[in-house]
Amino acid sequence: GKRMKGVQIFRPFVYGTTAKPFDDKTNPKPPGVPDDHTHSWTVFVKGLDDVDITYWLRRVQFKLHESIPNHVRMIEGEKGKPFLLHETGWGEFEIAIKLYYVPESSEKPQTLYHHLRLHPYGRTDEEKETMRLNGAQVISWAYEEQIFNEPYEPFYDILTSG
Ligand code: SLL
Repeated sequence: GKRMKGVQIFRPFVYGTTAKPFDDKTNPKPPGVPDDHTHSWTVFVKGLDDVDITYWLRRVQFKLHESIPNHVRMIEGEKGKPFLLHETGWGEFEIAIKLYYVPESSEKPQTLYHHLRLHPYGRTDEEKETMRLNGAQVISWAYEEQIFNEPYEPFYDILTSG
């Protein structure tokens, strides 16, 4: 195949974690969740404003802390849906997020790292209590742009026909 010389395609996406402490009112602990788990949380990769990204991103591997059963998880793309994982736990750690592109791209997988944040650092105790009472989530999201350098022609067509 031929590459598109001098062409760069950018595709924005968002990734990160959202966490919420368990509490009886707004986030009750589901049955079966271990006693020492304090939070529910999610990690995700998705398009900006939830636009579909499965035409360039095929699957995402999330590598969680080894203390978590089955800590390497592969999420297959579903059109229009985020690549998303729900978990519960007690501690923060670094998540390795490996992006697998569609085969037409001929791109090698690429890994991002993201720190799972459970606690609202830098707040006063009063602010934390207010957050807790409001059932507030701890959000740690990042914006990123995927760059495709000199894509192959068929992949260029896929990227630009959306
Ligand atoms: C810490 N270095 O000590 C970190 C490790 C590990 C968190 C945090 C286990 C969940 C499960 C869990 O939350 N591990 O057992 O499913 O803070």
